[in-house]
Amino acid sequence: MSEAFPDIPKIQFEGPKSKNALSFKHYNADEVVAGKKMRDHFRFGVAYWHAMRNTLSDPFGGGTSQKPWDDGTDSIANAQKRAHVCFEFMEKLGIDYYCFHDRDVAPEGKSLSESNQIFDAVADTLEELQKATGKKLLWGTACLFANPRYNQGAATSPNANVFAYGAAQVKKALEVTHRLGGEGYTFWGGREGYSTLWNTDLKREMDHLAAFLHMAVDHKKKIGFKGPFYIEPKPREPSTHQYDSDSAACLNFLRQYDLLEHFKLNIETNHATLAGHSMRHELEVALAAGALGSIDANTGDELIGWDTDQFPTNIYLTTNIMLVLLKMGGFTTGGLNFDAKVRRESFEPVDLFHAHIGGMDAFARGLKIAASIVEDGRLEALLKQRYSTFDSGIGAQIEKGEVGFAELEAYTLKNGEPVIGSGRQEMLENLINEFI
Ligand code: XLS
Ligand code: NI
Ligand code: NI
Repeated sequence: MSEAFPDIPKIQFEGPKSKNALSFKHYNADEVVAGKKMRDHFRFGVAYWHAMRNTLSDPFGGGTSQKPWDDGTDSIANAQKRAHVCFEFMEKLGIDYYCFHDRDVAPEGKSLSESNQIFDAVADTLEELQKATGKKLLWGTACLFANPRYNQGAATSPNANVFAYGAAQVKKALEVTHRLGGEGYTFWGGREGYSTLWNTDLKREMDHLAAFLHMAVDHKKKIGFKGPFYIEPKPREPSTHQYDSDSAACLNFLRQYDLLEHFKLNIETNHATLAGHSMRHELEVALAAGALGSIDANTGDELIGWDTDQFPTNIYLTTNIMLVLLKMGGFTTGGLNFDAKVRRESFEPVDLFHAHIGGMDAFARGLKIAASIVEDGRLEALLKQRYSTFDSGIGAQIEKGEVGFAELEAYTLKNGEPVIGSGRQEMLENLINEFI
C-alpha cells in the first residue's frame, strides 16, 4: 500500500472533548445507535471524482489542488497509483465504500476498444485492492458528459451514433461494476436535457432516454447484475433543463415508461436545493414511492446558485436526512456517498481529511439527534394525533374506500361545520430544538 499521506495517522474516535482536528468527535464506527452500528447506518462512500480527480478549478481559474502522488499524465500506471492512494485514504478514514465514473478511475483512450482495455487494467488493480482491504464499490457509473461528443447529450443526443457510443460506454461500465461487486449502478443525466427548446424535440428525446434505460435493464439481466439502478435527479447545470429534474419528475418519467420497478433514486442535497426543494422534501417524495435508494451527501451554499458540492456540516440537514432514513428502516444497497469537494482555497491533501471527518461527524450527530427524537416519541405522537380523524368513523371509511361523494354529502349535512386543530408548527420547531 502506498504512503500518500505519511503525516496523517488513521483517524480515531476521540470523543466530543478532543481538540485534535484529525479525529472523530462523534462518529464512532462500531457504536450502536437505534439498534445498529453507526457504520451500517451510514455506509459512507468516497466519491472518486472529487477526492482523487478534482483539481478544484473554477470558471475563473485553474486547479489548485495538491496531489503529490499524481504525475498529471493519462498513463495506466498513474491511474493505478491513484487507486492505491484512494484505498489508503479510505483506510485512514475508516470509510468502507467508494463510487466512480468509468473515466475517473481510467483515462479515455483513442478508441472505444482502447478505453475498454485501459478500464480493465485499472479494474484489475481495484479488484486486488478491494480483496486486500475489504472495501467495496457502492455504485459505478459512466461519464456521459465530459467528452465533447456528448455536448448535446448522450441518450438524448440528436445524433444516433452518439446514442450508440453512450450505450456502449454504459454497457462496459455496468460490466466492470458487476465484476467489482458493485452494489448499485447510477445514472446521472448531466447533459440529458436541453439548452434551448428551439432546437429540441422534447418528446423524442424523452422516448430515447427511456429506450436507453430499457436497454440497460436488459443488459443488467443478461449479465446477472442484481443491484438496483439509481437515477440521480438534478434540475439543471450543465444543461438549462435536465429531464430528471427532481424526485417527482423522475418518478413520473419512470412510471410513464414502465421503468419504475427497476430504478430507485439517488438523492443529492445540492440538487434538491437547485430544484427549489429541501433535501427532506426530495427524500420524502422518493420514500413515499418506495424508491429511495441512495444519497449523495453534500450541501450547497445559500448565496451561490450552482452545484457547489460542499461537505455537509449542518446538523439540521443531517438530522432531517437521518429521520427519513430511520423511518425507512435504513439503507439496503445504498449509502451516503460524499459527492462533495473541498473549496479551491483548501488545496492541501490534509484538507480532504478535514472535509470527510466533518461530514461523518455531522451525520453521526444527525443520527444521534434523530434517534433521540424518535425515542422521545412526542413528534410521532403529535403527527399521529394530527391525522387521528382518519383512524375511525368517517375518516377510516374514506381511507378504506367505503364512501363516495354522496355519502360524504349526507355525512356533512348531518355533521355540520368541522372543528379543526392548530398545525402547531412553532411548537414542533421548538421541540426539535430541544434535541439539537
Ligand atoms: C453532478 C452529479 C454527479 C453524479 C454522478 O452534479 O452529482 O457527480 O453524482 O454522475
Ligand atoms: Ni451526485
Ligand atoms: Ni451534483
